[in-house]
Amino acid sequence: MEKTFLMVKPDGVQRGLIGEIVKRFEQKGFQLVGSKLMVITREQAEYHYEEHKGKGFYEELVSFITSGPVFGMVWEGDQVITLSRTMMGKTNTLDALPGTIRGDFAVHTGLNIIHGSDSPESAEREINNFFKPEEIVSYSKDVNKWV
Ligand code: RTP
Ligand code: MG
Repeated sequence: MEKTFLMVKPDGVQRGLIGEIVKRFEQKGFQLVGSKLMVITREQAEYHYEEHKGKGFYEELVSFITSGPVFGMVWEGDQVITLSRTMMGKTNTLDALPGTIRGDFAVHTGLNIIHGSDSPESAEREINNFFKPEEIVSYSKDVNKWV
């Protein structure tokens, strides 16, 4: 089963969107297997956004992502990496369609609410950057048993 790293960015936490975002992925049918509210270090942020080092927006990006609490999550499911990116919407908010998280909640590309891993390699790297193995919980759901 595929896993991905999703993160409600500082703007999403400040705007009270954690619940709304968790709800969307739960309702889609994905399973939350790890989560925590955290203020990430500069080292974690630089590693996370290494591919963007040297770009014009890099310094602003690192400073933004370390500016306050973020809500990091690990989600599991079939095709969760690609499908969660679709649910997030395009990076440029001018292209982010209504119905997607960025399309519904973001106005500026630099304040775009959510991060999601873009490949299996990124997912593994990002999960390891923010979570210890024991913070990922493996479990199966049996709804009928609990209702
Ligand atoms: P993310 O990594 O945060 O999930 O976003 P993404 O894959 O959709 O976009 P990416 O190309 O990885 O860019 C990372 C973040 O940098 C900011 N950005 N600003 N001003 C700009 O042209 C620009 N381009 C990117 C965005 O906040 C983007 O999410
Ligand atoms: Mg990216």
